[in-house]
Amino acid sequence: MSVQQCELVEFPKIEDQRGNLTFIESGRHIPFEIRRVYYIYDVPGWANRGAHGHAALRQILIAINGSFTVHLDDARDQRVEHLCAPNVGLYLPPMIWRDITDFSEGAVCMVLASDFYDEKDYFRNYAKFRKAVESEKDQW
Ligand code: T46
Repeated sequence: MSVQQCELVEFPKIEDQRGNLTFIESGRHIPFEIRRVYYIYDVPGWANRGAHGHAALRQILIAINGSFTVHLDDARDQRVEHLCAPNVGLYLPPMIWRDITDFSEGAVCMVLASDFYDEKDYFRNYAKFRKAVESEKDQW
């Protein structure tokens, strides 16, 4: 996997005098069926989240309110995306290390995930993550 495969996805936005409405349809607007939704909120200004990669999980991150910055790393290249719109998501395929920083006051990060929570799917150690990426490359 490469950081180039982390795509920004724009969801429909229906606007009228009463405000805006955005909808996301599983399997249509995102490339997987949603099995879990969670959200991160009340993050103090000094705090970072993430600092891990996933072996198989696919996710979409959305700044449903406020903004934050996502640092992506595939063990070779890095990329940074700033999320600040509730109708734009960032698709993260497996084997991408992510650090999430710079949460604005009141920011809410909503995450749509392809599977249930499973701690065994996490790489929480960067050296082990890098080693796993290297061994995957060896199998190509
Ligand atoms: C990710 C980023 C964007 C659960 O029990 N169920 C869940 O669905 C999740 C996501 C977490 N947890 C537990 C596991 C930990 O004891 O909640 C605690 C905090 O989780 P974590 O430190 O992994 O939280 P973040 O914000 O650093 O990372 C989360 C996701 O875990 C991760 O997949 O990509 O948000």
